[in-house]
Amino acid sequence: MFTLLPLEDQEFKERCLQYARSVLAPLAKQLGDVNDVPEALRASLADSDIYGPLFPKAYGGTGLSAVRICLVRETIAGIYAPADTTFAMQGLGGYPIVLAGSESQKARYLPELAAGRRLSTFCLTEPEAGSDVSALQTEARDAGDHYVINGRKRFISNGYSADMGVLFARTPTSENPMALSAFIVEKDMTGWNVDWRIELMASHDIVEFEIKDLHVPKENLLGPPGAGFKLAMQTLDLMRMSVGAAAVGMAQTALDESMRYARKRVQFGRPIVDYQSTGFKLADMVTEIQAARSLVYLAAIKKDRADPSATLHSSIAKMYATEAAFRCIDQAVQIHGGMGVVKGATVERLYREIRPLRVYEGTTEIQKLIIANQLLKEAKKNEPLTP
Ligand code: COS
Repeated sequence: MFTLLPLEDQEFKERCLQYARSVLAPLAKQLGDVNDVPEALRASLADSDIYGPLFPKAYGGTGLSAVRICLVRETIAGIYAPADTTFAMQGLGGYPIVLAGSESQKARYLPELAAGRRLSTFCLTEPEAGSDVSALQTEARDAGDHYVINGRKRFISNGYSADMGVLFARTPTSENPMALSAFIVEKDMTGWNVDWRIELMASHDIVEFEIKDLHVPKENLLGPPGAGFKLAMQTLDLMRMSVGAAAVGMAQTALDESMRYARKRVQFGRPIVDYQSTGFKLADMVTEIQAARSLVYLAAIKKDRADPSATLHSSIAKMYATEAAFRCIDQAVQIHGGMGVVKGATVERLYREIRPLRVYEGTTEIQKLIIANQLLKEAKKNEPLTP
């Protein structure tokens, strides 16, 4: 699969692999389970230049590339999930600025994010607005030269460690009472209180917090008022396929571990890899991983070519890859038998880490909704039905 990519992308993948194996893997061993971004991880990611593909060259990146974003996530997610989350949040918090930022917003924030000097987050979800983004209740009131924002955000990844983020809030007007707008917020602005760190089943920096009279200068409004919903959707379009890439990376690690284990574990006088029951599991795993990987990079290539079907393909890739990876990792645990459910085993960790991927950045059910809607839209365009 990777040999089909341009040579520069293959070389980029090699550099990611080298970083993952020689720097990230030992660091992961040293840091273990964390629910923040420890200084050593923050520094390691910054030194590795890994954030480059998330940002244009003019703002300190190496050029926005969905393919390379996927290559990074596939390479690091199976090694250390907290590193993958940090990378993904830099994209979720940075891409809206790439898409809609003014020249001065881009110049002020993007080089900092590209270099890893600041970490970002994406504040969309609320207690009453998970899948249903339009139910969002946090409100920004126009107060002259600034907005005053009040509300509550939940399940905000990197919310504890991030220095800044993009926050979505309602800005109702008489013409559009449902309008959503996006704001660049900084952690040291008064009114931002991270008051509840949520503990997930796997390592993850994730919080809930109250926003109380958060004063955001008007110059931090991102794009025109009311453009927030589309901006959020466009950001998810890019990042969803990369969730699929992270899932592929986790499943690949589970397959590698399973191969190793099955070749050395002897039962009934033979290594268990010699039994068809194991071989068939491995065959299913590699097939699903290859299928998922193909869908992920197809979506990424379409995104990089600004193909209008990228939304459809991003959802297909996210849905298939996260579901397939979950099945693969479950099989890996089965191959490992008792050792697979021992706390601290790699496959046990992956079993916990893969589960949230079927939920965040749009559940599998939401992806199905988007896929069906995109299909219908395409059909209507190509073949309008006459009454
Ligand atoms: N790119 C650009 N515009 C988009 C878009 C996209 N990917 N998706 C939707 N839009 C536009 C639509 O074209 C429509 O524009 P008009 O009003 O001009 O016609 C508008 O946005 C509303 O779209 P739609 O009617 O499809 O919105 P819905 O409220 O039905 O919701 C879903 C759409 C369910 C897809 C959306 O709410 C969603 O993605 N939910 C999941 C959220 C999520 O992933 N949460 C996790 C948060 S991050 S961890």
